[in-house]
Amino acid sequence: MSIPPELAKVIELTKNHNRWRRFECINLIASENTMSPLAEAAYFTDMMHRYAEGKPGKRYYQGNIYTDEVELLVMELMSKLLKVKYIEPRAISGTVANAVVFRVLANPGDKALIAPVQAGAHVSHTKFGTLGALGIEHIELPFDLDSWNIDVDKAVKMIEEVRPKFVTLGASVYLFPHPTKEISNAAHAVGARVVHDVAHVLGLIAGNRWPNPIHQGADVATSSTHKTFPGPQGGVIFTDDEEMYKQVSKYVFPWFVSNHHLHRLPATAVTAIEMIYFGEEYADQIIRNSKAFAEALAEEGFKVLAEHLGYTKSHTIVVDVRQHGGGAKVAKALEDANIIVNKNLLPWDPPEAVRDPSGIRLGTQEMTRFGMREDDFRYLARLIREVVIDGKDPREIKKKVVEFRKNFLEVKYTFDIIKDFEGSPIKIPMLL
Ligand code: DSN
Repeated sequence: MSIPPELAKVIELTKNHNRWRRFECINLIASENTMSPLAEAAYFTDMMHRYAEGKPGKRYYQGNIYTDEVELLVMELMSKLLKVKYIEPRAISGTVANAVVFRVLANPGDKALIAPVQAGAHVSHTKFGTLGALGIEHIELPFDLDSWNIDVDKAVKMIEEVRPKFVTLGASVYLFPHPTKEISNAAHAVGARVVHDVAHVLGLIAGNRWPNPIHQGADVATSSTHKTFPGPQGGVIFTDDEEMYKQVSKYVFPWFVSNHHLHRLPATAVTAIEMIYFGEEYADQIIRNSKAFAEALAEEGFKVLAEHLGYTKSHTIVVDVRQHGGGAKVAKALEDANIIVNKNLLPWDPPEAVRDPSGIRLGTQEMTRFGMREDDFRYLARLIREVVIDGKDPREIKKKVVEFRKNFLEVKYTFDIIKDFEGSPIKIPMLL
């Protein structure tokens, strides 16, 4: 039988995507990353076909002798890496992790304070996303553009006045650490809890280059496992509070997750081990690269935000591109040159500007993982200028980008033992 055309089409589209994003693009989406071949091998196994509702040793299905052990190992490794007592690894995404914790902390009709949307709060923190679905009201904390952070004095007053059920910290445009200690003290004084969403900076926390909010007074932290922490797409919840952990574990299943996508577990374990061994070196390089990239973009003529604060302390850089036609136009021109970024709201944009906001957001974590260093980011800043400021044909710049990417095809900060790894029954698709 000949191959049905639909099948050929699916294969072609998938291969095209793989070739383009894995081998020919410079990926700068701040919320993405690439697993190591070792983690990919551990991901692509029979576990992806199985169910394991419940907790290790107390499953509703047979067949989990090994998955139980792997899940316990993930909890142990992540607990060691993050220096916290309790890990709940069954949330299948950061948004699901948030949904579980928000529901533990509040009932429909209750109030929550969140970081401002235009200053980068994730959609799940808002009435437009998960909070809205749970019927919890959101009120935005005051933001101070001078410190590019939550205004602590005004926030403390707001917490005392509103007396919310909880305060959510953390953001998807996360340049500088939020004031967890001060907000936690104020929240606890009125009986509110603090949840800190560290999805963007989990890898920096694991590499000891960003404060761990649990050590600063937050009651519980939520995260995805695939941004600066370069694991499989998934979620995690962590805390030092035993009661909180028990509640969270009770709500994950059966309220928010049935199957927790078991193939994530060994890949998460592999990534945690990589971070235990190489996390500090990797996180250091991310931060050095972000500084160099931000400075180089500014030198090339871009309006990089938070200049007076040294631009960023994380993997993320934000650029105001209004004078170059706005975020949508610039992001598209860069995509045409194989440089992948996203358009982003800036603090002064109205919410309805979401489709054509003033800014673009750039993340250094994924290309750092592929070995890019400061000078490479300086060269990249020049290519971005050629597209956005000089108005050169993106298709011409694309040729340079494809050539440039050839130097950065191998994932670093991992173990070089893929050839001996026997856990995967078939070849790794990315390497086919
Ligand atoms: N929407 C993602 C981001 O880009 O930050 C987070 O889930």
